[in-house]
Amino acid sequence: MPYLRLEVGLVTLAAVMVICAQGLKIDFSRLALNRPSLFTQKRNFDMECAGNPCPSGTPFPCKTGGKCIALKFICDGTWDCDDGFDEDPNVCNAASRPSVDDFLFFVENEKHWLVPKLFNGADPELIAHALSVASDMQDLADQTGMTQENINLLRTAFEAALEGDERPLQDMGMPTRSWHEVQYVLSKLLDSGFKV
Ligand SMILES: [Ca+2]
Repeated sequence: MPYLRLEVGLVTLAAVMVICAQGLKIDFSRLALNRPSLFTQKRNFDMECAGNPCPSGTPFPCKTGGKCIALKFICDGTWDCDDGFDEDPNVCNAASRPSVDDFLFFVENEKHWLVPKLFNGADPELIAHALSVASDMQDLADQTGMTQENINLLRTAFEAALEGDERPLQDMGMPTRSWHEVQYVLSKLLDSGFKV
């Protein structure tokens, strides 16, 4: 785990996202993000991340210094926190992807083939967290302990998702019924700028 231990809460149908960064609650509900989830079966409204010292108008707490900033300044390309936490790549990656709970629901559903084939048997929660914050394949591999073979297979999976060809994934053990969810998750990662 990097210095930043980031927990990303659930994205509800109302596009409410909560990030608990070191126990700090960040409410993204005012962001103009409308990110409907395909994984709404998971309705775990676990948003209890007590400790956000910031007022509602400027709810984003900088990591150090006690400064609070408005949500519109998060990931806008300019440091507004003195420590740059509002532009932290992990925060920005998480803000542009399905929530960590969505990733966890997905990984748990597919763990029988996905975890051994692509993630070297890592813990699903660790995988979900890494999927929400990792910037690229090497970052993901470092966080989850993927082997080179895992990396190669995941690259193949990304290519298959882009091409709309589910056969390489079926060869990895993916059930046919899982194809659309797998393609959705991989596409979301690519859309957010994840570098394969
Ligand atoms: Ca900023």
